[in-house]
Amino acid sequence: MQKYWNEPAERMSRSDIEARQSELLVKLVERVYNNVPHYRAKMDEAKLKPSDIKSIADLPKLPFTYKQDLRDTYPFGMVACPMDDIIRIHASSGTTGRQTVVACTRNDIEMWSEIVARALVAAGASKSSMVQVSYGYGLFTGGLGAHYGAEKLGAAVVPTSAGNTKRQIQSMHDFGSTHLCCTPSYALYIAESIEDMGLDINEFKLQAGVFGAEPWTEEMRREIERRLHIKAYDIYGLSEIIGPGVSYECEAQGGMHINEDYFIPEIIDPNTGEVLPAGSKGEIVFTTLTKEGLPLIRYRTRDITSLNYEQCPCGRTFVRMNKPQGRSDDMLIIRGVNVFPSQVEDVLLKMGETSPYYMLIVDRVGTRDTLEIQVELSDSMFSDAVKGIEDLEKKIQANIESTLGISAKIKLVEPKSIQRSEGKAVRVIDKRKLV
Ligand code: DLL
Repeated sequence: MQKYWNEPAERMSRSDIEARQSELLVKLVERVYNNVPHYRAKMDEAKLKPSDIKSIADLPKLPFTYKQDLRDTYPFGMVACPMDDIIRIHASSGTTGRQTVVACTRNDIEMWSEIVARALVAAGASKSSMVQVSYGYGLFTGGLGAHYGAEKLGAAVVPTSAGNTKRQIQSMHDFGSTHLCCTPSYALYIAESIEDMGLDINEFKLQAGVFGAEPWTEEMRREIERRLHIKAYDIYGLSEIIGPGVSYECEAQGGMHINEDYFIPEIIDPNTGEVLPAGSKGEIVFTTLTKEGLPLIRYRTRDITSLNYEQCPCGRTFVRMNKPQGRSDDMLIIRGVNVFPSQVEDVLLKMGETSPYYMLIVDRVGTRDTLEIQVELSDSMFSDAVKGIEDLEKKIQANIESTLGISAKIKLVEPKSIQRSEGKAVRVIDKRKLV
């Protein structure tokens, strides 16, 4: 089996990585200073000239770039090349505010296909694989990103996009798809639908899945692996940087290798902006080294994670980022306690007594925040006596309280009553924000 897609790149020495990054950073800063008024203004304000940036050691001198900068220059104000060289537009809807638009040149698309091909090979795919792309196609980068990577690899692509779940399961079964690309929550919904359709998972040829676009826990990975009889790999990315493939998991399944030949990661304190020492947890910030359409310098992702520079058993030398726990702007602050929805998922899946579907409903009564967690019962539990249900609610409540440090009202709800997702799952209704 092919182990790497691009061994010279994926196993570059640390000194070669840093030399390449320094060389490209110098050129990047020069290019954006000359071509993008926004960057020129920001650098002038910080009294920086391109010649002040001589290597990656100078990176912390440069100002951060925020999502708001992209909104302020909407739609194409930060494009760094002639619009004639742009061959693709994508956008990220985000949860609030105006969508952010990104524009790619042919070289950008080529780089993106390359990094997704690396991710697919790391997940065991090859030219002989059949890759079903069940991320949504369109302005969202998931569908087309996975599609181009799989084509570059030379695999056969089944471009089902998200949705039409029964029909896509039929295609997966009849065509013999070996790899599935979609969000982890959709993978779980597909598993559930296969069971509901009365199909036998052993009659499928599925071997592995490459799942991302939303936070998911180790427990969720095990659940997907168990129900679909596959290996489930994580993939990370964001539209502004390029889309899926910024980092990818290998057979060690212990963090995602960042494609450091194209992106420089930094971990910073989200409040002070200070760069944190290796291994610390904080907000991950990326600088794109080769992007032509929309190069970004020190882009604030809001994703909270840490970096691991230890040698990976797979032989890749790129640093690994741990699973992002959630975004700093998705983090709920309930009665002063920081809560990530993924922590609730962790508790439920560890207990294994309910389905993995849940919804957090946050509200405010007077001046007090309230948290209700609706958890869907599994079919077998649903037929149980009321007493059993009350006991289970109490047990979940106690586990949530000891893990999250906050008390919550638990409400067990009927099987299949919580909305399933075909893309990124929505797991929070924050009524406090609605008023
Ligand atoms: O979600 C790109 C993507 C598509 C990645 C398909 C992976 C697979 P956006 O819609 O711009 O782009 O959303 C980016 O999603 O900042 C993270 O908060 C979150 N995210 C993406 N991948 C992961 C992951 C795509 N593996 C935002 N784990 C990012 C946790 C993830 N969160």
